[in-house]
Amino acid sequence: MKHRVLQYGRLMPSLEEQLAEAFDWRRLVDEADPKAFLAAHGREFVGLATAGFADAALIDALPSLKVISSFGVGVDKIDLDAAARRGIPVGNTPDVLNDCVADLALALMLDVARGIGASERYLRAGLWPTKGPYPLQRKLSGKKLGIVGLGRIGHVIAKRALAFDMDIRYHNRRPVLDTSIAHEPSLVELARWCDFLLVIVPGGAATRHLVNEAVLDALGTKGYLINVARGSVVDEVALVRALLDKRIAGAGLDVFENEPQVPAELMALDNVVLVPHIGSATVETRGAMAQRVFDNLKSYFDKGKLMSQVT
Ligand code: A2R
Repeated sequence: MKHRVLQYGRLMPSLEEQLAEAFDWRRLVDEADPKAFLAAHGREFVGLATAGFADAALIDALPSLKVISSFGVGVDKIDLDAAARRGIPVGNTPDVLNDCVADLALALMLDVARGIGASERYLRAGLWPTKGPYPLQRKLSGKKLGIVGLGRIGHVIAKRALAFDMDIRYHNRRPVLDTSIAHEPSLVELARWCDFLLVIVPGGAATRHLVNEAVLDALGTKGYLINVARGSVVDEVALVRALLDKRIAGAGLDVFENEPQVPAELMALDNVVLVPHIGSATVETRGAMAQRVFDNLKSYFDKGKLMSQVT
């Protein structure tokens, strides 16, 4: 008999096909009244495949649940405590997205420093022949990079930044043992030191507004903020204020506090690069993440062990 798996949210069609083939699979989005469906059938499900969300109410509505498999590395919208109380392991998709998130981090730094997007808008608006050469921008190579969160993705970003001859330091709660990159115990001091402050820590309550007004003021007019982590990590009101007041040099943002809403004040600023949470959004990487969601479930039901379990 096939294991009964519920899907929360939408997942890639190729993954849904795999789930439908291997399991007795249902999507909650197909139910006209999800609450009533859960009340009537919640007890039947032993697996949950999710696009990144599982709060305590959802977990409680599935009393026979044995395993959660989530799409993405960030588990900030999964109630890990509620899962742990029931002894339910949670799977995620780490490592397979490191390259793409790191590539985007470098792209945002290059874009905001060199004005690639902004100068392209200038060209497309027909301003080159009339207004002349685009104003001089900033050099990236050889600059100081402060990484907030030297974990799996942070290390891959550092590797790329070294190819740009960047001088790198990082801030974690605990120093990493196997690296020659200097640890900076104070986030404010890291911001004061660097030209680019790059945020790649997990989201959630523990890191909420880690980058606040004091950090932005320490970064100062020489510095750019790059966020490829979660919008919640940066105090967005303080960031908008700092950008409007020109207290920092600029920002490259893949994530926002209230996605898909982006502060309107940022739209007119050419020293800000804005992209719609595309860190892992390539065919290759999303395919690998989808495969990991499936493999986590399959491995749990076949061998009692997830391939990637959140610790
Ligand atoms: O603090 P540590 O020693 O646990 O180091 C982790 C660091 N980190 C923090 N650093 C400063 N203050 C904090 N409150 C704090 N909390 C965590 O972030 C570690 O070096 C790094 C996270 O690395 P990983 O767990 O390997 O995560 P990964 O795969 O690099 O992904 C990071 C995040 C995801 O959670 C998504 O939200 C986003 O990137 O795509």
